[in-house]
Amino acid sequence: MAVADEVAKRAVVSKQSNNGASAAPSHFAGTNGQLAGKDGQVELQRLRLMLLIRRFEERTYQEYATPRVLPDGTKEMKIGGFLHLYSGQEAIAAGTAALFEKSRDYLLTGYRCHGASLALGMSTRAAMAELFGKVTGCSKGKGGSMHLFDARVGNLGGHGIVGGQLPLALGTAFAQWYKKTGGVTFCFMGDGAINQGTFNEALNLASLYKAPVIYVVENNGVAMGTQVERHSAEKDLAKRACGYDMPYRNVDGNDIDTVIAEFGKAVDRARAGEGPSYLVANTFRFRGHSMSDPLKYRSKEEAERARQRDPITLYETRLREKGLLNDEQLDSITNAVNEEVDEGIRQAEADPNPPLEARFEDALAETYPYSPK
Ligand SMILES: Cc1ncc(C[n+]2csc(CCOP(=O)(O)OP(=O)(O)O)c2C)c(N)n1
Ligand SMILES: [Mg+2]
Repeated sequence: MAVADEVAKRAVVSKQSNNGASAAPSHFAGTNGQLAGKDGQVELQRLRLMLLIRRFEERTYQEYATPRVLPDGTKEMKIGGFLHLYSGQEAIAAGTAALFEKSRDYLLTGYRCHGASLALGMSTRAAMAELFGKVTGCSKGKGGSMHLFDARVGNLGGHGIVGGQLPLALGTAFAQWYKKTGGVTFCFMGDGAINQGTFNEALNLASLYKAPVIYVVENNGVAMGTQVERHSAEKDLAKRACGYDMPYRNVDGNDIDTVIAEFGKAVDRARAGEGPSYLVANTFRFRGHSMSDPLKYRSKEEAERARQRDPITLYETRLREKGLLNDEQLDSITNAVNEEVDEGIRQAEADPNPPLEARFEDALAETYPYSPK
């Protein structure tokens, strides 16, 4: 089985460059299973990662809105197609990175995938070059914003079809179980995705197979502009999993320590062969669904209340209270993160477009019905 074979080889190949995607210094790469240390370094690393994701997203917003001027004076969009930003949901990706073992775990997510990819160590250059359609992008510039992938570290990417990643995650988890790798698969989805038929199919089979998969709903309260109250008959989204004989619960998705603790229990259960879990990480997205969303469905008061629970500010405050963070450290981390993102953008902008001859490479074209050789 190709995927499972790839798991066996991962520890070796993950050290090699993957089109620049996994070549980022390890300090961007989450904490890869480390527990928080007494000196606060791990905590500062987690804060740094959340700040990196936020800065990347906010700079991406600017880049989307600023056209590139071509030599003949005409203008073109730097980022084509849709753009879905992750600002506000950082604690979920960064918390997962703290548990994720790159040698054997997988993560699949929806189209709001920049945060998870940066959390698993994708360089800002590879991510931004992908958005710019440049050849140095993690998917050679052919995937764009919704399809950030880095298979060598287990990042099986962004998926544009709502709920499409749920059965795929079941498949990778099944391979992990079959090959006895001890790995787990994290499958992120939005609250809207739980209304897809794939939700029932995947969770039911995952439980029957005792597959080591952790289904995580990033509940930001809306599917595009449709509130949970209007799209789910059961308002408590945790209860949506009550028919699958697996643990299910709500988690504060804005509190990275809670995310690590609660997701960690699910990871332990999955690694111990006890099967899947379903977690609803309640959060908020600060930006619109995509760039064309004027956010008319949201009141100022609601947005203001959400700002009070900004995952980054919450964590900063906690670290200050513990004596692990002062103004000087925060300035230094913020400056370094800003520089890292700006440098990634500078490089991505200077990088070449894919050559015209490569336009049909990486495209799947086969006769149907497909018969494996
Ligand atoms: C199968 C399918 N149906 C519809 C769409 C159009 N669509 C794109 S995003 C979206 C809403 C999904 O919301 P949610 O799952 O809550 O994710 P969020 O955007 O909040 O992260 C819809 C319906 C799609 N991409 N795929
Ligand atoms: Mg949503």
